[in-house]
Amino acid sequence: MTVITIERKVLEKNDTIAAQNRRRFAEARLFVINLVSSPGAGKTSLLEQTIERLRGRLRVSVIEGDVQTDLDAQRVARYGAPVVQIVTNGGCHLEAKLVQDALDQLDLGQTDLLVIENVGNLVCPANYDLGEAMKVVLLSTTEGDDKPLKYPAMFRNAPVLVVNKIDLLPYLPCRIDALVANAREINPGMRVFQVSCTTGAGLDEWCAWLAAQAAAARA
Ligand SMILES: Nc1nc2c(ncn2[C@@H]2O[C@H](COP(=O)(O)OP(=O)(O)OP(=O)(O)O)[C@@H](O)[C@H]2O)c(=O)[nH]1
Ligand SMILES: [Mg+2]
Repeated sequence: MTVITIERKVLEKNDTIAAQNRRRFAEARLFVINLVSSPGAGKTSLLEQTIERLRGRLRVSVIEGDVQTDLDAQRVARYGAPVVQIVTNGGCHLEAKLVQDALDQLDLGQTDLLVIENVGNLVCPANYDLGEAMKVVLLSTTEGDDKPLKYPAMFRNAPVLVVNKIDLLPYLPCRIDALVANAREINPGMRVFQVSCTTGAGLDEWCAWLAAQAAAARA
């Protein structure tokens, strides 16, 4: 009983701060995504490729969430995007307050698209609103086509699915049609991109969609 009460209070407090973040994003007319996946699905790789492709078209800023180290922030910084690293010290998800503090180190007036790379975890980040416009869930082919059914909350809460590592499909038992069908069983309206951060397949379509979303947020 007590545990449930505390958890609800924590989530209520998080939602209050997330609403403040959302207002701030609206004032700055930014498009903000909360990028979620299990560890190693390719979130940072997708960011690197996205920043490279959108160079000169969209100003991308990044907030990195990690349990330990600033390795991902170093990778993103090499691509020239402003980046702030949040280290959770063992925490398995980002919370709105951590994002709020990180925002003070970014120039939102000079940003069109803000990507928040969450901690690699397909469970905990599903419950925490950060103030983003939407969650984008990344699932790689190496994880198996059953994952949307096994981790439904994440797929229910994300209107967009990016399937990564499609270059590996010839070597894996993963059935891409089943993967997409499983995701849409959980979330029928889900928009799906199929990409490879290694070969570049599908990334132009993904970036065009991001650019359209950012333009809509600016209008
Ligand atoms: N074959 C293949 N490998 C990929 C692809 N995308 C990423 N990888 C590899 O997958 C590994 C993990 O990629 P990351 O981008 O670090 O994944 P991440 O989701 O950011 O990982 P965490 O932040 O630790 O959760 C790296 O070795 C990448 O080179 C892809 O499309 N195809
Ligand atoms: Mg990463």
